[in-house]
Amino acid sequence: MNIIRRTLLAAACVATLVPAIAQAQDIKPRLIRFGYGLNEQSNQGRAAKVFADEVAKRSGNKMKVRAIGAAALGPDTQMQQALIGGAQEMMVGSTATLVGITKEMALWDTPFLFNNVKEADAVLDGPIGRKVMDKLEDKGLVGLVYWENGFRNLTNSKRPIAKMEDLGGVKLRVMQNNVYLDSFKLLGANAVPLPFSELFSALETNTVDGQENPYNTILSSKFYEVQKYLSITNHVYSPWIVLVSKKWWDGLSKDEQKVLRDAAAASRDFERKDTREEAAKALADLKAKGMQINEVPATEAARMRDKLTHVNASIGTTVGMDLWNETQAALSKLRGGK
Ligand code: TK8
Repeated sequence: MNIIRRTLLAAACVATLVPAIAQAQDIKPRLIRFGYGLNEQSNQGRAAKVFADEVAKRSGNKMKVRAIGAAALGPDTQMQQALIGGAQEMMVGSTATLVGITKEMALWDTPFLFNNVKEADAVLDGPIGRKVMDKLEDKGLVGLVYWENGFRNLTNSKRPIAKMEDLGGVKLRVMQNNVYLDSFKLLGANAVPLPFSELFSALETNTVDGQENPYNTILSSKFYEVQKYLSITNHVYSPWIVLVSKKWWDGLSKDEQKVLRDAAAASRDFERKDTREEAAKALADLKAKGMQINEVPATEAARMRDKLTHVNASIGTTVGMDLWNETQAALSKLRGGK
């Protein structure tokens, strides 16, 4: 090939390539790594997928969510740090593991705070839920919405828990959170904090005897394979929270932020409905898987509740009495009081 032809050919290649590259860069979607702790086949996994679909749809495929489950990006606390540092864009996880970062999150750990999901939705989606969420911003996180993890119940491999004393000597895994740790110690269990990602194998190897989580998680994480007894306590309503790295968020356009906010709201509505439908059938499913299920009698539940009022006092101090009193007032209003 002579030199002129070669030069012409090269020029022609560049001419066709340059616009193609520019175009490819234009349409290259913004990638969002969205981490979560449960399996893909769980209420958390299903809602993460809905969030991803909503973001794609609402951004015209300019933003792309890669949902990464099973704690492949690390347990909740590790992902929170990755978000703060800007190494990961988004996650969903328990509010309980956020308390080390934002102490006000401990409000949601209050035993028996909500009597039903209606109260939970009203408070979490109202001004109090927003106020607690907004506290995250100083710490490098943006909270978008609360999803439902659900009312927590006890499982263990030793015996049915029918009264407080039955918890005596039970080595119980709790989340990495002092309210949970103190609550279960007060009730007589040998409480041990562990990340969720280590829980199944800890149960399987009898490193711990039991744990507490909503029915949905007991099912999706197959805890029925390694736990015989399920005791219905509904001792606390546990929220999940969808978080964004503030470092990354601040670099988004207003339109991109709106896409994420709207998609998060849509995912929340889907997630709560899906979780509640699954929870309604879960007891029968868990029974069919061989779990022995008992309801803690009301008088015994009341004894546990009384014992835990000590914990409530310390939560008030932790989150601030103004927030505590505002929450109690909102609840009594919802319950038809004054
Ligand atoms: C999942 C956890 C889980 C929580 C727990 O990452 O740790 O027990 O209930 O849902 O956030």
